[in-house]
Amino acid sequence: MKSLRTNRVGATQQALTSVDMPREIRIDHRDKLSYDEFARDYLYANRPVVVTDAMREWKALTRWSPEFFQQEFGAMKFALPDAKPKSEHALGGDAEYTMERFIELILNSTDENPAPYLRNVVLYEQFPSLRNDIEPLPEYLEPNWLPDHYFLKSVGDILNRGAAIEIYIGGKGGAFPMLHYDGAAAHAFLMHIYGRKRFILYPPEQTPFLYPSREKPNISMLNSLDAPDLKRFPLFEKAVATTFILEAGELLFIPSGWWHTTKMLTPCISISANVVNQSNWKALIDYAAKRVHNPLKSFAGRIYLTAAGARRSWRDRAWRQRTQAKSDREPLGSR
Ligand SMILES: O=C(O)CCC(=O)C(=O)O
Repeated sequence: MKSLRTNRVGATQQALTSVDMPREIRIDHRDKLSYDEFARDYLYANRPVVVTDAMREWKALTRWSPEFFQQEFGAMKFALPDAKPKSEHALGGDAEYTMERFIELILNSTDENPAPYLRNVVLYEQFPSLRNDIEPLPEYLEPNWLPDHYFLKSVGDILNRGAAIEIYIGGKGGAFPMLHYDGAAAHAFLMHIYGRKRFILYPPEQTPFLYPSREKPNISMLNSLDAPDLKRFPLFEKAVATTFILEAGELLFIPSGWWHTTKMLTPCISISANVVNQSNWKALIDYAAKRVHNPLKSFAGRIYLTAAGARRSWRDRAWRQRTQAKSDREPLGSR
């Protein structure tokens, strides 16, 4: 049995030189991070970062709590799968909850008996009244090409769906159910509002140790990170995780292709957003082209997406000029 080997915050940052020798990765914690620094040091470098003051004006930080959801939305009904399926093969059925009952479970959740995890729920569909509580959205989420109009409907349907802001509510001991990286090679922004959540990350270079599934290569087949079956997954022994705790009010940027999963240390509330733009468009094209098995269609898809990306990046130039003029007028410290 292998316990999770971790590299704590504060370890030295070094690029992986060989998949046989994973090195320690440091997660920077930054405040007053300008967009230009973010773009240069993290977005285009494909490196994670925690920004500690990106949501400082949000009402959600003082308003949202498990009790708030219980009071405001107590009668809301939804179905959720069990937090702990009885066995690897028994997936467990969905059970129906009211928000009132669900929050009781969240408040009494333990490591041994975790509450179910309400996750990946589209915030503006399920809780439209909460929209104002998460404004202004951090500038780092722009430009985002996911909500754009695409002439190919099949492309538009997939990318537009990925643009939704999602909410997560879970209890102590609850966990995201799998190690994965986000689909369409999207970047992920996790904005943590309440409680303490442990993140476990592996850089894309460690993919050979993480057993991507054949049908869904962004999802790992590993049964557990704490007690993995090393007979089935022997290479996992070589993987080196980076773990850290995300605190309320912090934003985590998880770049394209970075494997991640979570475990909650207390009741937790977060939201997430996916972003695709010039920085990861090539990764998106590769991701999409690999999933189309007909070589002619795959090639045509590459051409279409390359042209769509060139057109859109031209439009981003105007956006950059506007934001640069704004940050010249109002330097970060004064906002
Ligand atoms: O906050 C979490 O539990 C993880 C969310 C996540 O990784 C995802 O939705 O892709």
